[in-house]
Amino acid sequence: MNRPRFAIVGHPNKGKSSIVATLAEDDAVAISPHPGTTTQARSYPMRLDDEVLYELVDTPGFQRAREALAWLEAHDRGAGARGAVVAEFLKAHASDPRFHDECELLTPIVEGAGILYVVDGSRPYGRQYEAEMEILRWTGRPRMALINMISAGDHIEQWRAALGQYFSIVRVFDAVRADFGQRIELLRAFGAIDERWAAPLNDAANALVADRRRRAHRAAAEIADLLITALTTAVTVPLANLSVERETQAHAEGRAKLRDQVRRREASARRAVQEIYHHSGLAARESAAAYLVEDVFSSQSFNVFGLSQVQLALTGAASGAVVGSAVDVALGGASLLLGAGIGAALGAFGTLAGAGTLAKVRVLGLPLGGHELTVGPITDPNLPWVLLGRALLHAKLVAERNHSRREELVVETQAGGHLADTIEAARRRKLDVMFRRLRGGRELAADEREALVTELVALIDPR
Ligand SMILES: Nc1nc2c(ncn2[C@@H]2O[C@H](COP(=O)(O)OP(=O)(O)OP(=O)(O)O)[C@@H](O)[C@H]2O)c(=O)[nH]1
Ligand SMILES: [Mg+2]
Repeated sequence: MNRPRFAIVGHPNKGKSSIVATLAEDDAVAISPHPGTTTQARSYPMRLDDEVLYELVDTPGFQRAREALAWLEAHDRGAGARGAVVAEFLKAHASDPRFHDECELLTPIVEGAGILYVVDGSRPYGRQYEAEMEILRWTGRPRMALINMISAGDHIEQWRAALGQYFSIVRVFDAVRADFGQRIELLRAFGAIDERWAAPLNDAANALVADRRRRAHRAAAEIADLLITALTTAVTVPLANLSVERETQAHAEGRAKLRDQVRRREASARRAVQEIYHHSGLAARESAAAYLVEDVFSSQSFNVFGLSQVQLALTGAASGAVVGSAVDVALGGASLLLGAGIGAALGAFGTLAGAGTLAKVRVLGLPLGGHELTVGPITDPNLPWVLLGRALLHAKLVAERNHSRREELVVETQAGGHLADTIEAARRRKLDVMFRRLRGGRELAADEREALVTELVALIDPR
């Protein structure tokens, strides 16, 4: 089987597991600031659909490289037999606890894996690494050196010169900050260390690029469905009598129920998007992402993610919901001035009314007597923009996030910076037409839904 397989090896605590996690998109790989975290060699396959594209073997760091090299040199029978001597070393020390880590890391290499040797380019080079690199040369396996950057220092050139003595290919790769493009580029570069792997790795890179687009499409479909649900859901509350108190109470119950449903749908969309990007494990830590976790109906969310008053007016979003068709008509040929004026007026009203309170409310008589109150759908013109802004930011962060990161999801949006500013006006108007259609109680036909998804794909994965 010609599946590309790489052992990630090096000194303890240099980011080997971090590179494995990033390249295998697996956040279950154990990573920690303490040396000696990885104690066993373990293979992490990168799967796409049901196919394994390549495999990365995470390994413990070298512990006794000098002693191991001394053993190899004592058993040297010439360059042609060095690979065999490494295999003999493994046999001779299989149950020797002193060389447990050397045996773990060398076994996959002797079994045919390519070598990715990881160093930390933010720390100076030192001669203690030479025994490790020499042992790897003894294996005779195809190999490449990766300069990872763990902290702020820069000793790249010094490392390059030293690594160049042992490895024909040396690349800088930041396990934590590398973006998707850099990952793909690195994958293609792996092909250069063994020509038999060039074609499968190139295919793997192409497959991942195509899959990236599919992921954006699936995430967009999820967000589209969230918007559709939020703009069309209505809830009913039974009314035992038509007293003012009961009506007021039912009103509040209905609003709470409606909000709850939108929140739940939003949370399930978040989970789905994280799963799409292989980040299911991130859910529990989302609590640090203040603006994302902040209630969708909070004024904070409306400030950060909604359209500004001017944008709302110019987009025409406020018109249908708040003052009726007169504004629609007026906005048809809106000048900036006119739009701004109307926007300011509507914005003031929206603030007074409070986010999420602008929902349709109806009282219906029931066939068997009694009444019920229907609350919904929500007509607040800014709600879909708030939901969209939050969802887009989340999707972007999740899509960009490397699987080597173990800290909480941090959101860097500044309060008051309208996320929707990044959506160009023409696209905003297109989206607004769809939102209004939904708010008006009209279901989207399949092709209209697909058009909505297409607009969202362009926002998640702009080309
Ligand atoms: N900022 C930053 N930190 C990194 C990077 N790579 C690794 N680290 C951190 O360095 C520490 C060690 O990373 P690991 O991936 O566990 O290192 P390892 O080589 O597998 O370590 P052992 O298994 O103990 O040999 C962790 O705290 C990582 O978060 C990087 O590119 N940037
Ligand atoms: Mg490790």
